[in-house]
Amino acid sequence: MGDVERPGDGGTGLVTRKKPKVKKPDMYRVILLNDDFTPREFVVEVLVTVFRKSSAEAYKIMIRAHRGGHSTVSVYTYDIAVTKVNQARKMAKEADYPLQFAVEPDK
Ligand code: TYC
Repeated sequence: MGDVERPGDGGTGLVTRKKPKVKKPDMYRVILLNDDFTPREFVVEVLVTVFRKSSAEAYKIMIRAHRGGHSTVSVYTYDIAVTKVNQARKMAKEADYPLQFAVEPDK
């Protein structure tokens, strides 16, 4: 798809496109980190509000972090990951909770 050989470029690659034109974007994983102070309900609220999780999914993500120390929220393009984490950090700061997130390259 998008890499069809066409005659006429003499092998220079100037006319014939041999690679797909569009590359999938690099993806970034948002990770929720556990702490001893942020209330569970607040964590769920952030996941629902900022990360658009259902209440049930938000609870699962929260409890995974609570029990295991960390939990993947979702994988996004870089700009979306950073924007959402900034929104979540702002919510936590305004509520005076130490809730933390990490962003790391996916794979
Ligand atoms: N461990 C917190 C408590 O017991 C709840 C919590 C869960 C905090 C997940 C952060 O990422 C987190 N109140």
